[in-house]
Amino acid sequence: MLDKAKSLILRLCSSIRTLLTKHNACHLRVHDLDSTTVKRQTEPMPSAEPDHIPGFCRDCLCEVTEAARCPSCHSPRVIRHGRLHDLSIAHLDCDAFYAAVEKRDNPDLKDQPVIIGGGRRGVVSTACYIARIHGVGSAMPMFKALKKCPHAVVIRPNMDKYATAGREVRQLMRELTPLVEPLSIDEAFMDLTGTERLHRQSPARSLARLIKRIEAEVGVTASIGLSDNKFLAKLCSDLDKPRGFSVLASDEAYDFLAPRSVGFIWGVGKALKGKLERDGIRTIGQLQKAEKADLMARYGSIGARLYHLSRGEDARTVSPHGAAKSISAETTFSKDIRDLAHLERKLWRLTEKVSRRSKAAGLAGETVVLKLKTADFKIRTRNHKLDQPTQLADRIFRTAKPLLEREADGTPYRLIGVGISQLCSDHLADQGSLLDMDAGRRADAEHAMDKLREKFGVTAIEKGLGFEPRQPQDD
Ligand code: DCP
Ligand code: MG
Repeated sequence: MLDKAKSLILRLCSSIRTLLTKHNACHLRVHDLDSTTVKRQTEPMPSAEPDHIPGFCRDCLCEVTEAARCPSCHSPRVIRHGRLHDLSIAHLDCDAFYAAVEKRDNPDLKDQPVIIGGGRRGVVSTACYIARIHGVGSAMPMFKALKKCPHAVVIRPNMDKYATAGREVRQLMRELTPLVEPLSIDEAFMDLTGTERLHRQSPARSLARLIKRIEAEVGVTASIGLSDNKFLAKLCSDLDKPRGFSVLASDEAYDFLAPRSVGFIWGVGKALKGKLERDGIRTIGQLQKAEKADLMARYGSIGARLYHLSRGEDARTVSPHGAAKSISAETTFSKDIRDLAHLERKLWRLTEKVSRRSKAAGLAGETVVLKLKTADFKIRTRNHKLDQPTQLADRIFRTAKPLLEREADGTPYRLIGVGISQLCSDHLADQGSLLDMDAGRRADAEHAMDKLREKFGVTAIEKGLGFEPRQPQDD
């Protein structure tokens, strides 16, 4: 009797699963190309519309369970998925971020191809989606990008502006949940588990509202990936860019991942991809068929990770301070440097960079690290642990300076770097110190300068050592 009941329940579960998977496959994907009105559907809608798949309109947020278009505002930006309202791990990534900020600030650029980049390195930082149609992409040499898109408008990066916009986006995310894990200036994971009661709506709806707020209040667009783990959420946010909203539940991940290249797995870079391919593993499906023990024997702990990720399994939690381990910047000199004063000026520039990035990410570090590379390629690293974490350029510099003084013994150096590690949230940073009564005043001065820079640009106000003429390699 019990067995019969069990088998009935199992059959029921399996039918529900099949139904859900079918329903899941029909969420609509619409691409917007910057401000242009070009819209296309990348996945055909199934001919028969299944009923009662949870869904809503991303423009007016009204409920849509049956139609492909919103019955209220007629927007095609309808998101539907069988598990739409019970998934709560999200990844948000702004679209063509630097370019979007520039377009926001100069409406004349709205319909033009825009490339952000330049400097002696001469590479593209990012390109707007109009420039991408011409084949321009991040990290492409500028000369190549301009060959592909000669009429593009090229703009030098204004990091302060992007950092401010990134901070504003993160602030809006934190209004939804404290569990925000920034990955870079324009992307972060969010765990919205248990937020339904507080926000009186599902995580999916909260996320759709968040995107609307980011567009209205920050003036840039972003894409969302929603799933039940970080790996799937991250790959999802990229599926439907720009202004995307993709949903993938872990129970549909196996089939979804199988035909894709191993390079699709977050963390599988060029080197590992090459290694896997040399071993005859090209698709994620091939990884799925491999035994865990075999993968571990061949690739060690990475093998175990590949085994689980290929199945869409990822147990990592969203941890607000767990993403970056350190924030650092370094520069290689065109000519070796021995002179302390000269090295200090380089150090100051890098310190400012590290501080800017830390402030942009809302992070601070407890340890300051100085790195030097001698003319004969020997690396020296020196650390100093602080009594409280910092993100201030002033404090990082004051900590790294004595470390540098000890090393500036006439040795010619070809590289200098500085960073902070043991990162934590900036709420805990720079609280003032009894040992250094002046620290609070200097911190206030630095924050005041940050505000001015936000308003007038990075070069509008420079402190002390920052007056050295900019070297192209410092870009
Ligand atoms: N960036 C950079 N150099 C790279 C990649 C990125 O300077 N090689 C900068 C510029 C980007 C920003 O970081 O605007 C965010 O990086 P993303 O990878 O998220 O790229 P985008 O936001 O520009 O585009 P997408 O819409 O693909 O996310
Ligand atoms: Mg982005």
